[in-house]
Amino acid sequence: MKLLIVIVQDQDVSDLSEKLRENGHMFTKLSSSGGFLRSGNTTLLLGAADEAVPGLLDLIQKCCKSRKQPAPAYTMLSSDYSFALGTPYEVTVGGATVFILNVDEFHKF
Ligand code: 2BA
Repeated sequence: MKLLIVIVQDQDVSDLSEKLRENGHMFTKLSSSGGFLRSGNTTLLLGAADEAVPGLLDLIQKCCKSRKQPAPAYTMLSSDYSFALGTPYEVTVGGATVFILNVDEFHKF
């Protein structure tokens, strides 16, 4: 069994949740925020059989789109706290960030 930790942009969550439910997957939704942009995103915890993982990755890839977002000014701070020279820039966020962990044990009481 695997545990998938899936970080998705809020705009993609309802589509992905719907598709996961349609396909019979159980998951837990957590509100989270990105350490870099400090804006909200959603983290899904998804326990699944090993053989379900390829299908899940496919589904996640289809539902989660990449988007360009302006990087706020504080991300341009350099380590000595002076503003780095340069014009505002954009970063590409997503599709989704997925971690896959082996599950040693799984219990439901
Ligand atoms: P954030 O940390 O808010 O990052 C948003 C986007 O900013 C990232 O998109 C990436 O394109 C850019 N970015 C992040 N750190 C950067 C840096 N030090 N310098 C320049 N650009 C940077 P994604 O890579 O698609 O990540 C989307 C969200 O997924 C992240 O939001 C974070 O919440 C999560 N994430 C991504 N990689 C992670 C990791 N290795 N560990 C934990 N969470 C991660």
